[in-house]
Amino acid sequence: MLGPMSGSTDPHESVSKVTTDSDEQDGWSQLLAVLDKVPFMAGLKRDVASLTRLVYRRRLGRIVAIGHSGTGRSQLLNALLGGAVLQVGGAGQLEPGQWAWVDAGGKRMAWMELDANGETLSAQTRRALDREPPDVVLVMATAEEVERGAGQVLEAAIRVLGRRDPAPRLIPLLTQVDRLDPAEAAPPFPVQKRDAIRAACRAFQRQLDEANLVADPVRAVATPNAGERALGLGAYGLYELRERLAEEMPEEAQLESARALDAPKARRRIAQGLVQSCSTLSITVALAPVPFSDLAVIAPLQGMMVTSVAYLSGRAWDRKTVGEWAASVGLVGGAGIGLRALTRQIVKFVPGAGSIVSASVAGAGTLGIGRSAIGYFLGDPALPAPRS
Ligand SMILES: Nc1nc2c(ncn2[C@@H]2O[C@H](COP(=O)(O)OP(=O)(O)OP(=O)(O)O)[C@@H](O)[C@H]2O)c(=O)[nH]1
Ligand SMILES: [Mg+2]
Repeated sequence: MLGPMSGSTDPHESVSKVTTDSDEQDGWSQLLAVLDKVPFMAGLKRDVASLTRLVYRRRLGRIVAIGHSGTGRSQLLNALLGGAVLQVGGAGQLEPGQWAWVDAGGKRMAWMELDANGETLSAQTRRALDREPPDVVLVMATAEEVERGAGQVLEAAIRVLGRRDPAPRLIPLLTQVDRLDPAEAAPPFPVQKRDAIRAACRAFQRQLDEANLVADPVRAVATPNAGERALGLGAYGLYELRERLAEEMPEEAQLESARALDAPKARRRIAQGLVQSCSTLSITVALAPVPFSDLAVIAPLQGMMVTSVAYLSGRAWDRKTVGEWAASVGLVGGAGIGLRALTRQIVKFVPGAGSIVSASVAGAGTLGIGRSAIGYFLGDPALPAPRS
């Protein structure tokens, strides 16, 4: 599904905005209001601010893909998101130089294809980039294009960078490497093909260096279409690229990007950070000598934590998902009961917990719940992750 483009609808509408439901926002505002009254909270302001950016102010990752027409930008995004959302082999519904909201079955990204045609950026494109600056800029060329000289692609990259501060990360990609000789070889490629890929990457790297562009090392990718895949030509370089893209996203775009890109390492890293922050907050709240300071705060915090981990894995943002996990760990009631009741039950599972939740129990409880949710939703890290 291709969403509203900033050029075609309300010019002030932001394409990468994620509208969270009002329940979720209200819950977080209430939690913040309570947390604000907890002594010792001052030291945790950074944790709270970081959680707010990560979860409640989340937005889509914004990627600009620069290249000549036909270099394989749309097909790359389709492959990254694992769905045939964008038309390939022609501009299709996508308007070059404008943000598009792309949704592949809930995996969402803000995407702009910019044609390297030697022209300066249009006023409309400059406005779109100023309003929503890219997190990552992909600088893309095929080996043939590199051989002819990728000057126009690099010029366009320099124009997009402008004096942008902070500068978005440039990731140069050598595209369609499956077409290099011998073209019929599927990954893992034979030596001859690997040498050809390396030589083309080096040539591209030299051109980037000569243009004084600070960028990642050049990566080779291949995203053959369905027909070619049927002939045994597999995708190449995508697994690493997904992780790299997810890694480069700012805090607000991390949750949506790791979810959209299906990047297992990034998902796990984000989930672990989230669980750590929630555990620290739980301990602080439980230590606070105020009457509301236990389950009223800790339960919604734990609920948010489990929901976020589920969301990272690609599940919908709803209470049913929490219930699914609760049932999996043997908590009676599962989806049918509220989070507070659930937490009371969880507390009962923790040895030594009496009528009062002690600080260590609250912290350990939150950490345990978080780890269990990571295991359930993100899988066992000991198992090999699928590669493509
Ligand atoms: N063999 C092979 N073909 C590819 C690859 N990437 C793209 N193609 C084909 O190249 C053509 C152009 O791909 P697109 O993804 O539409 O290119 P684009 O950069 O979006 O260019 P526009 O069409 O101008 O938007 C299509 O026919 C794709 O099927 C690749 O990695 N390997
Ligand atoms: Mg395209």
